[in-house]
Amino acid sequence: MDYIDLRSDTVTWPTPAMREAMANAVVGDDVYGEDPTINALESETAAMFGKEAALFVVSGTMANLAAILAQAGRGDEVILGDKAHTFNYEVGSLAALGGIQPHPIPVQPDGTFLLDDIRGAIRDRSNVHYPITRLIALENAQCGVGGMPLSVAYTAQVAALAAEHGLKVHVDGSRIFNAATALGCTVADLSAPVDTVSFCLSKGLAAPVGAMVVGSAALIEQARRIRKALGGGMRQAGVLAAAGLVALRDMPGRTQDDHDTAAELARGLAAVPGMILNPADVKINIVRCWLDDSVPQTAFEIADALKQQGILVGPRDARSFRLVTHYWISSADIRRVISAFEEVLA
Ligand code: TLP
Repeated sequence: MDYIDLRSDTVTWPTPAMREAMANAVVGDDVYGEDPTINALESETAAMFGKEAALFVVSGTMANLAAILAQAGRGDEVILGDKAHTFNYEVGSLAALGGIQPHPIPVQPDGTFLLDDIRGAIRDRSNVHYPITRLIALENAQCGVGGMPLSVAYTAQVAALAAEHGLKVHVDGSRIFNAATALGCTVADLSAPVDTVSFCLSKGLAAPVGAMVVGSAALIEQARRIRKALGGGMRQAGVLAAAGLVALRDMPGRTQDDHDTAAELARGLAAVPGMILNPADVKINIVRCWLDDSVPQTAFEIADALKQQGILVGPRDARSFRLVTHYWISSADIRRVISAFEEVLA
């Protein structure tokens, strides 16, 4: 890549193997269900996640929207995190396109919800004033607090609480492979307790485009109709799914490399005067760090200075950054980034 780009893992370029698979992809019209490469991607995904069916969609945002709209309707309420991507970064689409009322509850520093907060948010169906609670949406890993993985046991606890109240559970698993790696379990383990999971092919798995939704055959059929309504019915998109298949088959096995470079970055930055972070908080490929009061520059000014050195970083606000490692970031890049921070903050 042209820059050392730590703004996100969404910036990844396709790998050489992906470009070759894309060039040679066998295609058909997917709206007719006739694209063999998409069909293969959907069936391999469903098998890997231990669910009946899967759907290839354009983006993580569309995956969450199609999954949630398949399970909740106008006037219904969805319980989600106050730091959830679905709540903060999806253009209000649940409300705007689905007529769904989001009911945010606090995300704890470890990425979980308190079970009592979930209980408190579930509406009493006998009260005619209330919206009907339909679904609880988790995010795994929970990226709004720096990429916290939610364990299988915790996911099962939330699912059990949901079942007691007749609610569905969706997981925004945009970075679920990172979560599974950090926890030492499989994505199927994390998916077993819940109804639907979405995940991105285009983040840590490095595909250029795409995300998947997994769930029961009935829910995925409904999500497919919603995808069409959203304008996401693609035609010869096997050229994209071909990269997705390489992502699914080859990339989960190297996720630990990104966690290792993130940990190396965190250790290095923690030693730079002016930076505040605890390397032990870094669980996946995301590093969050803050500037202490001794630093006169803003995070935006520091980002500009680093850009002059060919390094792109994402300021979150005037005093903090989010840095994300991925396939195109090596250990040598990390060493360059740490020295550049040292130089800019000196
Ligand atoms: N996140 C992006 C930005 O939108 C913030 C990023 O750079 O991290 N769920 C989660 C947890 C996400 O982090 C993202 C993307 C999505 C869903 C949406 O995926 P896309 O960008 O494919 O629509």
